[in-house]
Amino acid sequence: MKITAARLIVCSPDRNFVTLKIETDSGLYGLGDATLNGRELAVASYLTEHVLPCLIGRDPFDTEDVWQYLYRGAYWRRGPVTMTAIAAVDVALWDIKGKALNTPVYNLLGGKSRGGVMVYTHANGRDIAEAIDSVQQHISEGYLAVRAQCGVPGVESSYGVPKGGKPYEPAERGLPSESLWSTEKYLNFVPSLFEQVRMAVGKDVHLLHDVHHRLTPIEAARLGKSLEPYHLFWMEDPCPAELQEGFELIRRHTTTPIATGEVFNSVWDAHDLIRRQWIDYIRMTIVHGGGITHAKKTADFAALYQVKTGFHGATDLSPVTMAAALHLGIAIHNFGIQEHMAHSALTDEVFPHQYRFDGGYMHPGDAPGLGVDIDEALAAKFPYQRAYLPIARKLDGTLTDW
Ligand code: GCO
Ligand code: MG
Repeated sequence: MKITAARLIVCSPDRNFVTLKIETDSGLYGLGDATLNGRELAVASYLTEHVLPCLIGRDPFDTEDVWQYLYRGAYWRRGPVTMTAIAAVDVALWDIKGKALNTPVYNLLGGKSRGGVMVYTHANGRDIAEAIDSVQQHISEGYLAVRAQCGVPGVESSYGVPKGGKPYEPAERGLPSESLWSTEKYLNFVPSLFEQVRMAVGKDVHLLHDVHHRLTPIEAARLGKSLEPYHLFWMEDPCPAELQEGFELIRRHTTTPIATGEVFNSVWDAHDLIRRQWIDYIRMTIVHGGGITHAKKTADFAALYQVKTGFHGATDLSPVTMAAALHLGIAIHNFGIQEHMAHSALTDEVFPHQYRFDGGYMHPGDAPGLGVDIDEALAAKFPYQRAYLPIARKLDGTLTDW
């Protein structure tokens, strides 16, 4: 089989998505997600100008060789733009392979290690009462694991809490908005949030929390310690992770499990975190981390150190990435949990898919390949719109991590 054509579909059904479609001489095609939130067109251009011309004539079964060709062959390595572009190609090729062999992609990755993939979803509220209601609402929908985020008294806008009653969506159309942040108020408030949520929902529900890179290691250590009585499933992205050894300090002080890596793009970003067992869950996603080929290698490396996966799954990752994550998640032994932030009805309509939610678990479906498609005519009705993630500043105006 040979690749005959490759092109991008850029659309914005409620939010921006960049999708790669690779066609072959067999008539089969595959899809890959190339969405990098707020920097979408950089990846689109990288693919169109530099990658797609090199794919024509290659055998889509050669996923390892194509991956090395795009990674080593570029000379310039890593970085979110490059690794997202490589991921798009890689995922589309796995999709073609599955279709050509008439089997779901999970069968090519080890088969099923479990009946379904446990997912967590997002609950949020402007105050603790609203946050508790939201957690309980998701439990009644069948979720076994819920991430709780809440407005912090005295802080104008908190990460994960939507404005004006809309579902939470991190990207905003137009130029980046700015909000003010206070670590002191946050640290004083969060333990009372989880004390009350845990009391309301009982012991069995898995509770998660996303710190969104806002603390220093010693502040994160304090937070983790103060949350121990409420036995969280994980404390996510406690601090920026460029400094991997910073996590040693957090680890020394708390038994609250730690997840990190949604902004990582290669195993080298997490090498020490994993090898030194400073984290419990690695969140690097398929779309920003070089595709199924590299995510599988990262997961296998993590397995040696008892680190499990907890792949990123926010709405800025398209249904193509969701499907890919579910195929990999059902197959690998050290799967931990998968994030599931439901897409809008319109997004789901543009990307018809086989994956489904049932009783706290998701299943990728048994269609050949990834089991996800794109309705190009519908996608064309929603053209790209510039959008950005917000910016955060401390009370004195200093720019901080959002
Ligand atoms: C999460 C994430 C997201 C990110 C978003 C950025 O845990 O789901 O932190 O909400 O902020 O994906 O594009
Ligand atoms: Mg996060």
